[in-house]
Amino acid sequence: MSVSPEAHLSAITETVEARSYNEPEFLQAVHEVLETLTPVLSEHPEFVEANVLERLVEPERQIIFRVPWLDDQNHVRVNRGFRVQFNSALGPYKGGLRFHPSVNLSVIKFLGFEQIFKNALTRQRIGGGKGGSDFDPRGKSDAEVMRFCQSFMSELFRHIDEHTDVPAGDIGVGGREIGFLFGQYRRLTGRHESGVLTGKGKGWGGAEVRTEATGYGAVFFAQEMLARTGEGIEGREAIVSGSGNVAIYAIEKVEQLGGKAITASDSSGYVVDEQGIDVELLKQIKEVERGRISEYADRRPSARFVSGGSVWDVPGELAFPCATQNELDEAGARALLGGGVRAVAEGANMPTTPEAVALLQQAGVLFGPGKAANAGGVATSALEMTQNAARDRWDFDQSELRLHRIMRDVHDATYAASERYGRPGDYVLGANSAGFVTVAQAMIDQGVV
Ligand code: NDP
Ligand code: 2IT
Repeated sequence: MSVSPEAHLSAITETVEARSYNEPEFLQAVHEVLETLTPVLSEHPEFVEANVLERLVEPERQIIFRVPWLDDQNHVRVNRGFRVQFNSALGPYKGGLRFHPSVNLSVIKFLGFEQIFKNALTRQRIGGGKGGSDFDPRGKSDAEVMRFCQSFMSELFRHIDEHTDVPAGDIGVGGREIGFLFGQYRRLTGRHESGVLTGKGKGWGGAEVRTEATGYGAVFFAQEMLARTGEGIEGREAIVSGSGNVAIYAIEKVEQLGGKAITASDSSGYVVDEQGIDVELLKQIKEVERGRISEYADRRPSARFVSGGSVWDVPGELAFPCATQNELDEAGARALLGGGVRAVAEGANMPTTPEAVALLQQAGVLFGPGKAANAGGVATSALEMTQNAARDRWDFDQSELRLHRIMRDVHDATYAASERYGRPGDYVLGANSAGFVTVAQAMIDQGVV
């Protein structure tokens, strides 16, 4: 019995909507992929025949657990922990942990689903997974964060190891948290298994350039999109949202390549600095002092802080949304277009709403979706796994070169798929199709499991 790709896709859509009706972020991520797959399924009827998609949208395993911990006043606090092991056809589940009050199953599933395609695009043989907790690290002492991480790992440790599932950081999880998590894993298992987490400290198995990789990679991706049309980063102003790990290193790379990043933001508002963001000051405030973005303007005469408001109102030719999902909506896209935007590369996961993506693409803006543009972080995590397995350590330049080459390859594979499936330059179609074909083929090869 042969079913048309369109009929197959609507049947899958109905099934997912029925099963996950209360998971809006997950449904958004699934819709965004399914909407682009008709040409792939026309070329590969075997993917329809094997019902790959219905398997792909259902996580292989979902773990939800209680995380009790003691705060500094000795009160018992309880959070919810998650690990969604989405797809392991290409390798061990790989993906970050997010600690943020907005975390719920829908958010973790959307992130895990995206991760499958992103990881496939890196060609590093890693499956897709994601985890986290509704724990809010903001305002917590180091000791509280440590006790929380220890409790979180006291459950998670039984589900992960270097061949099974390898978590890393995401929002609210950086070097400090990975250290505490690793310490507890080591204590519980009695093994120093470097490959079980990535983003570790450089003295105990962490890879050079992992900290910088996502932000640098997003800028490399934008550079590749621009290079195709004979353009570049140099001399252009960039609007960056967020002021965390991804944003900071996107800003740093824009500036290294001769551009000028003039904004940064957090959930309280944004700063504009017409002189270009002083990235060392930003690191001091955000990475060392864990302060708020307004403090940047307090300490930098050329900058002003705008409380609330939308960073996309600031004109610039390049835009890097690097904060969180759905932060760039239709109004934001219109504002960017009004400000003369030429290229948008997503440092964050799903930061641009579908309506905003459509507006930008219709206007001819180069648009790099997160699955491709922010793949540098997880790709460098895979390089960390490689180094850990070989008990090896690469220097900074060699590691950055590898990252750069991977981002070039991700760009080229994405562009090639956009051509093959009929819309050259549509990187959304390209990233979804190229990622999907790789995973679908592996799933067919491995049978119905
Ligand atoms: P960080 O925790 O280091 O920084 C997050 C930044 O985004 C902060 O400035 C934060 O501001 C802001 N932010 C977070 N949530 C919200 C919100 N609901 N509303 C407004 N601002 C918000 O996280 P990362 O930089 O690591 O992650 C940023 C994005 O990049 C996420 O989408 C993540 O999934 C994605 N990503 C991260 C990778 C990595 O390697 N770290 C790899 C690939 C993608 P505030 O402090 O006020 O909350
Ligand atoms: O969204 C992402 O790709 C990440 N948070 C990084 C995951 C990883 O395993 O490095």
